[in-house]
Amino acid sequence: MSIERIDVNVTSPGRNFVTVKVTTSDGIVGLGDGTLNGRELAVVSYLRDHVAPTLIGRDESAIEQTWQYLYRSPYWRRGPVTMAAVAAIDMALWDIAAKKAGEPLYKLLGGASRTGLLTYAHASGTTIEKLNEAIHGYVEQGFGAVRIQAGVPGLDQIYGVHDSDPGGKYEYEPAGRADAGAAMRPTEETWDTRAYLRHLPTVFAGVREEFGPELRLLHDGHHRMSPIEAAKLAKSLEPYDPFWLEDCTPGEDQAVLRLVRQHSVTPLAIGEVFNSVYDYQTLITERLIDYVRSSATHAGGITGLRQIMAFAAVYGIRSGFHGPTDVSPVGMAANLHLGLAIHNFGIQEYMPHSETTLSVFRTSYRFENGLLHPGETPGLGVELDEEAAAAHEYVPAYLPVNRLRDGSVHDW
Ligand code: KDG
Ligand code: MG
Repeated sequence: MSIERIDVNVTSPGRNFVTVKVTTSDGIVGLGDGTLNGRELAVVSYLRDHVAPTLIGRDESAIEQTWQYLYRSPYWRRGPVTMAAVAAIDMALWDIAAKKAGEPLYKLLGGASRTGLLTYAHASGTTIEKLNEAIHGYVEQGFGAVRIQAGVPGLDQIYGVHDSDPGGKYEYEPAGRADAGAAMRPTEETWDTRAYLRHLPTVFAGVREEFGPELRLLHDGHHRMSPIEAAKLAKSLEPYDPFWLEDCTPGEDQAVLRLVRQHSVTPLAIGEVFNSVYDYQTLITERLIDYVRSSATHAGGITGLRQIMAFAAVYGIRSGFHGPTDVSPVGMAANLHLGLAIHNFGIQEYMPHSETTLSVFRTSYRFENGLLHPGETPGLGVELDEEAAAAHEYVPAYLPVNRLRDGSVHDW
């Protein structure tokens, strides 16, 4: 059997998604996620113009060979656009393989290593009181881990900080959207690292006081600190026993994590913007991180992420796969199947998709008693309702821009 058709679906049920649909000559359909927040159409062109025509007629079961063909043969390797496109095809081929076997994908990846996946929710609040209300909502739903983000006095708007619904059901979409057909520019936010570094330990103190020592608390620094600022923050959070500090510095310069490690035992997580095992080489071999933050969508699919996790396993480093709303339900399912199978799973991020998104993507994964499970449907367990998808046309949408008080562009 062989690959007969490759279609690229773009839909915007609340936010933009890019989904590849591979159809085989015997009529099996596989889905893959190639969504790259704010750069979606670049991946669409890469797939439609450069990838799809080269794959028609190939053996759909040659997953590793197809991955290597897409990775090595174009000469231009890696990068977020390329690796999201590779990811989409790779997931679709795994989906087909598992559907043909009549098994949920995790069974082809070695079977379940656990009963379910420890999961963290996003709690945020403009004040510590609002944040605590939000956390109560998530704890009541069964979450044993929460990412906590809070407003900083003197800063109007911070990426990822909103007043979450106290019932813990609040959905937010970080990318700002244009009206259909209109052009748009990203929104702008102002940032002050000194104010943040002073304030964050008080947020952790306020949450620990309310919830005690057991609840796992995570925090995302969103690349905004210099190495010495990151070291200072990691050290100042130690008394509150954080589960991890994520993206404390921009990801490009791996060596700076040495400085953070020298000063602190706060566990570190990084990698949501990385896209290959090579991005992790120094971080893993020098044990500069504790958790890998990549998702299957941005790291070359199940094949790419599995490579990273096999390498990480040798060094005792665990997974903390990226699971925001811009990883589609298809990408989320890929993360869950791999997470269930690998031995060095750590924790899974879960930002539930909106009802609108879930009316287009029908999922089989479930959240119960604090654990996510990919479900038992053959394949990835996600279906795309193309008619429903067609009702939501693409709209330009961008993540915000971050500036310091003097107007200079800052990391975020
Ligand atoms: O597209 C960017 C988002 O996925 C990212 O900002 C979310 O930092 C994030 C997280 O940890 O989920
Ligand atoms: Mg993050």
